[in-house]
Amino acid sequence: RFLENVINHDIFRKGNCTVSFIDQHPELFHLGLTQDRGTKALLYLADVTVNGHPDIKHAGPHRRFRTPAVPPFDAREPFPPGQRDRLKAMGRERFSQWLRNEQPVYFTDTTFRDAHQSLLATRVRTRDMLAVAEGFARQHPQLFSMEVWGGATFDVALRFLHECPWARLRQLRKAMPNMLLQMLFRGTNAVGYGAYPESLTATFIEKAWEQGIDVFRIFDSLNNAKAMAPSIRFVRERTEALAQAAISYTGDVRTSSKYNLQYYTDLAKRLEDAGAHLLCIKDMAGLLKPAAAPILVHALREAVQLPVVLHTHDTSSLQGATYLNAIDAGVNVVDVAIASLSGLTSQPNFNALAAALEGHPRAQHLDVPSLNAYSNYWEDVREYYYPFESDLKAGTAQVYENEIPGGQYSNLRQQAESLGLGDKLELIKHNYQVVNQLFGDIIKVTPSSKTVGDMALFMTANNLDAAAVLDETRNLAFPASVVDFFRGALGEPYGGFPEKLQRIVLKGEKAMPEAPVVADFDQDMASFQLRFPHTDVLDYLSYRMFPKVFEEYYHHRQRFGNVESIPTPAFFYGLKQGEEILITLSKGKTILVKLQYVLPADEHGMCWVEFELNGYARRIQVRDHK
Ligand code: 3PY
Ligand code: ZN
Repeated sequence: RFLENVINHDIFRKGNCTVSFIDQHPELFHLGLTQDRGTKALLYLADVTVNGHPDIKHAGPHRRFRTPAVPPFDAREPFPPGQRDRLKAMGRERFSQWLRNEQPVYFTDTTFRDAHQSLLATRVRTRDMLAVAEGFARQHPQLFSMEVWGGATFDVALRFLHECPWARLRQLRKAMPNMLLQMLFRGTNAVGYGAYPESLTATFIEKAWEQGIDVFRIFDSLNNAKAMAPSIRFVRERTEALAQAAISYTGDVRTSSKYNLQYYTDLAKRLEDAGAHLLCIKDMAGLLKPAAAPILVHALREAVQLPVVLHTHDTSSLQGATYLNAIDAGVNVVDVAIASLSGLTSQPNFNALAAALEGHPRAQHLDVPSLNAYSNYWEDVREYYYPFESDLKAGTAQVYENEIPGGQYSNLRQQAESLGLGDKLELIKHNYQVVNQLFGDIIKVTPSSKTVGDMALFMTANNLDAAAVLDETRNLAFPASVVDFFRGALGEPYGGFPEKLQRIVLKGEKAMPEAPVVADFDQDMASFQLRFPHTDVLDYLSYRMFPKVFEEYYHHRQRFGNVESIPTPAFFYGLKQGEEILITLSKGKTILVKLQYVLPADEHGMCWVEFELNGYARRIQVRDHK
C-alpha cells in the first residue's frame, strides 16, 4: 500500500523525487480506508510495540499478567428473570412503589462504571467487562441494577480507549437482557462538562434508552432542581426508563447550617414533584458518616414517597458502617462494587457486605462464592491497568476536610504531576478546601468539582493564598472554568455567588450565562455527516458532546480499525518477541497474530515490524517516535 502511494504520487510520477521525498510527504504513510481489518490491527500493534502507548508513561518492561479466569456459566439456559423483567411487567409507577416497600435491601453494582472511574482513571475496556457480563447477569439477577455507562466513561472511551461508547452499551445490553442497566447523567451537562441545548439532552436520553439504559441517575453539579427537571421530564416523556434523581451530599447534615436536613428534604420534595421515580443520596466524596446516615435516610423517606438509594465512596474506609446504619434505617438500594474493585475512592465492598448481612432481617439471598469468583477475575484484570492506579494506600480522614469526590481524588495526582506539581499534592488538597470556602461552600461534583480543582491547582502553581486571590489590585488570569463558573455557566450555587470574588474574577464583565445555541438539528447533523462519512446519529451525539475528541477518535478508527478487539495487555503494552495473540475481528473471524521481530529504525526513523498472521509472514512499517 505504501509502495502504491509512492508510485501514484504526482512528484514520483513526474520524476521529480529527491532523497527527502519520503520524509517531506507524510501522506505517503496514509495507508487508506481500503486496508483490511487484520492489517489495521497489525498497524496498531506495530505502532504500540515500537512507540509504547501514549497514555502510559512508565510501563514495567518485565511485567507479566495472569490469565483472568472467567467464572463458567451455561449459555444454553434461559436467563433467570431480573428486575428488568419486573419493570416491564409492572410499569414504572408500580415498580417504584414495589421497591419502596420491599423488605430486603437491594444493590446497584458499579463495577463497570464508577468503581473503575474512581480507581483506574476510567480506563477499563469494553472487552474486559463483556467477558463476564453475561455470566454475572445469569448468576446475580436479583440485583437492583448494574451501573454501566455515563459519568466519565463516555469521554474516556472515545478519548483514550478509542472505543465507541454506544457500541459498549449495546453489547452490554445484549449480554445482560434481564438486568436494569443504569447510567449517570449530569443533567444539563449530559456526559460532558458544559451546558448543552435541551434538544440535544432530550435526544441523548432517548437514544441512550433505545440503546439499552433503563435507569437514568440524574444530578446537577450545584443541586439545582430546576436544572434537573428537564432531564427527568425527558426520561418520563421519551422513554420507558426510570428517572432516579440524585441529591449530592456535602458537609455533615447534623452540623452544617447551610446543607441541613431542611435543605435536603426540600430538595427531595421538589425532585419528587418534578417526576422522579427514585431518589438517590449521591455521596460522591464519602462524607455521610455512620451516625448521620439514619437521620438523613429517615427524613428523606418521610419527606417523599419514593424508594431511597444511597451512593457513597469509601475514601475514609468507614462507609461500610454508613451502609449498615442506612440499611437499618430503611434505605432501599445501596451502591457497591465487586470486592477487588471496591474500597478507597471506589464504592464499598459488595462481597463483604453481602456476607456480613447474612442473617440480617433485610438480607437478600446472594451467592457470595460466585461474587468471590468474579472478584478473582477482576483482581487479575485490574493488573492490566496498573499504570492508572492512584497512590492512595489506605482510607483517609482528610476527606472530611477537603471534601474531594472519589473520582477526582484519584485523578488529582495525575493532574498535579502533569503540571509539575507532583510534590505539592498536600498543598493542592489544602487549597481545594480553601477554594471551597472562597466560592461560598458549594456542592462539589462534576463539573463544579473540576472548577474547584482547577482553581486549587492554579493557586498552588502561582503560590497564591486566599488573601492574594481576594486582593483586587492583582490582575490574576483565572482559569477558564473559574471564569465560566462565576459567569453562571453551571447555574447559581445555593446561597448565591460570593460577590467580591465574582467581581474580581469577572473583572467588571456582567455575569451572564450564555444560553447554549440550539442548532437546527437536522442541518447540523447533515453537515456532520458530510465531514465524517459513514457515521450515524449516535456518532453525531458523541461529536456534539466532545467535538475534538470525536474527530481524533474517527481518524484513529480509520487508521487502525476497531481496536476494541485487541486484548488489553497488547492494547497497552504491545507484543513481546515471539508472543502470540488471538484477535476476534467479528463473529466467526478470528486471526492469530505472532510478533516475530522488530528491526531497528532506518535513517528516516522508519522501522519494519514482522508478524505472522494466521501463519503467513506480514511486514508492517511504522515510524519510530522515540
Ligand atoms: C461523574 O459525574 O462522573 C461522577 O462520577 C460524579 O460523581
Ligand atoms: Zn460516585
